[in-house]
Amino acid sequence: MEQKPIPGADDPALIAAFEARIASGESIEPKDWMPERYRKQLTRMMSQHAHSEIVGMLPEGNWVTRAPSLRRKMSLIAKVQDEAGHGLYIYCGAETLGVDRHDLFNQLLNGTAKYSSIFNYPTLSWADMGVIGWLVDGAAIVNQTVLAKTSYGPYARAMVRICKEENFHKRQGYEICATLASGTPAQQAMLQDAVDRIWWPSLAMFGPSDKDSPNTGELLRWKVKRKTNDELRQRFVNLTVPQAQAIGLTLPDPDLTFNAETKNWDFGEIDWAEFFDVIKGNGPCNRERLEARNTAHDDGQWIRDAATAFAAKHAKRGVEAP
Ligand code: BYC
Repeated sequence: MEQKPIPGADDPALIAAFEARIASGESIEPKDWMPERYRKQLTRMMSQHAHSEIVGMLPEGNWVTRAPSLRRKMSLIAKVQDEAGHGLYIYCGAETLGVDRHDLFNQLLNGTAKYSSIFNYPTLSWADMGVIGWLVDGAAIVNQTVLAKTSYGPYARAMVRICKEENFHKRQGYEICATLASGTPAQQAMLQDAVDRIWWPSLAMFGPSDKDSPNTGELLRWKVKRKTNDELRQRFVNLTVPQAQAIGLTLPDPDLTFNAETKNWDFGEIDWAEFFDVIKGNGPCNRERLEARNTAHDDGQWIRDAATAFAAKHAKRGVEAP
């Protein structure tokens, strides 16, 4: 479904009134007037975010059958299931902007939509489950805690609940890391290897550096984003270095040094060529992730057909389907 143009969309008076509301910190709600560009930017961000939650289930789903204990298996299943829920809240939120989630989802399935670069890397060992929870969910929390104050009401409210669940994910990940860090030399080596592979892609999750981020300026002006990509990345590094030190891990960056003047941890250069290659579809697992999503979608056709038939049967009888 195409988003409908809003009457008066380019009216400068409407734009001025909208910007005044944003400036005074008001929340924009679905039935409020908004510039088309604001609607488009939010649709882009929210759909990419929802897709990331859904694709984000795949790397961890890969380890559910191989979790080392029943306790670990239960918490991993719960985490993966939470990600599905996050995807659903955000697709619902995106629909309040006048799009149809099926259209958004089809863009994911046919490879025309973006989702987070991080999920195009493989999960090679059990330690990856710990490091993903700690670093990837940790990065998501840094980004999403700020998004909980975004100017679009439905997105901000979805983020509040999602952040609570992401906190649980981060803790379960860090607990796995702390356990492996105090384990056998083989477990410690497996953990360090996972950190070495996942550290840099986690930093890249925050998006290109500010000078190469075409959307940040407009999004900050409309208070969709409240911090830039680089500001959030720096906050993540500052929070994470002491956590790595606490369990004896080395972060794979020889340039990582504490800057006494700025009170920040300075870090080395991200491999931006790799990042742009991954978001163009050429990462190690892009093809595999899309194939897995398409297969799951096709395999689920029968249940969608059954649910549609069930709803139609009840509609015919004048009963609302449960
Ligand atoms: N991966 O102008 P920019 C999670 C794209 S966490 C892929 O800076 P913007 C989870 C960007 O879309 C992850 N693409 O963009 C965690 C743009 O392309 P288009 C999901 C990326 O919007 C644990 C272009 O690069 N979180 O879900 O100002 C378990 C230029 O970038 C990436 C969100 O989506 C990337 N890493 O800033 C399970 C949070 N970075 O669209 C799940 C919401 C940039 O112009 N989104 N690009 O073709 C945001 O906060 C912002 O959209 C971003 C990018 C910080 C991601």
